[in-house]
Amino acid sequence: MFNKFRLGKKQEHSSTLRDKIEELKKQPIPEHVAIIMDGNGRWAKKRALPRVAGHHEGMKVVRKTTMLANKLGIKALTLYAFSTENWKRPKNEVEYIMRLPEEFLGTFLPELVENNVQVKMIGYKNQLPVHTLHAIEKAIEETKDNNGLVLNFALNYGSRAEIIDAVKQVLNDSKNGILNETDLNEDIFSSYLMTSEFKDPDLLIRTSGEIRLSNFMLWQLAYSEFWFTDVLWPDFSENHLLEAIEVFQKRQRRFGGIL
Ligand code: V0D
Repeated sequence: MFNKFRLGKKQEHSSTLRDKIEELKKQPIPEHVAIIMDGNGRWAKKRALPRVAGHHEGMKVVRKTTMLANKLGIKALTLYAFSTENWKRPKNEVEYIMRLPEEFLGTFLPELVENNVQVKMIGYKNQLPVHTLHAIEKAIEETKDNNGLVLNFALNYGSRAEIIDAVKQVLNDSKNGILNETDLNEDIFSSYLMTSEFKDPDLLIRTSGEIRLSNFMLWQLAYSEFWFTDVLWPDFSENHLLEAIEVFQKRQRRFGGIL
C-alpha cells in the first residue's frame, strides 16, 4: 500500500492489473495485435470539446496501450492512426493531427527507448508534411536496434492502394524476369506489401462501435480474430486490452478443441 505513494510513475500498474497480466501470460499471447483507434471525435463531442481534444486524449492512450502491450510480450502492435481518407477532414483538424507524432515522440521517445520499443511506420510517406515525417524517421532511426515490442504506426495507409501497388510491382518484376508467374503464391505476394516484415495480425481490435474494416489491412486480416467494442478510443483502458486478449485466448482454445 505504501507503494502507491512511492511509485509515482504513471506506467506502474496496480496489483490487480499485474495479476491479470500474469494470468494471461500462462496462455498464448497474440504476437501481432492491430488496432483501429476510432471514436476520438465522438469522445470530444460528448464533452462539448473540439474534435482535436479527442485526438490529443487518444494520443495518451497510445502510450498506455504500447506500454502494456510491451509488458504482455506482444511482439508487434500496429495502430491505425491516419487513413488515406482522413485528408478529407477539415484542414485545421488535419494540421493538428499531423503535429501529434512530434508531440508524442517529444514526450515519450525517451520512454520508448528505455523500454526497448522499436518504432516503425507503414503508409504513403511522400504525402506527409516534412515535419511529421522527420519526427517519425528520427524515432525509427533511434529505436532501430531495440528488440522489444515493434510499435508500428499505419499512417496515410490504405489497403486497396497497397494491394494495387503490390500488383504493379509484381507485374514489373515479372516483366524484368525477377519473378516467374508460376512462382507467385500468397507468401510471395505478401512480401510485396508494406507489411512484408510483419506476420499477419493475430488479433484486430476496433473501438467506437463500428463493425467494419474501413480499408485496413484487408489482405493481412484474412485469418485474424476480431474484437469490437463500443468504448471510444480515448476511454480505452488497460483492462479493455486485457479483455480483448482474454477473448482471443478463449477462442483459440475452442478452435484447438475442434481441430
Ligand atoms: C489521432 C488516436 C500518436 C488516433 C491517437 C498523424 C488519431 C492519436 C501518433 C504517432 C494520432 C504517430 C507516429 C509516431 C508517433 C506517434 C499519431 C497520428 C494520429 C496521425 F511515430 N497519436 N497519433 N499519429 N492520433
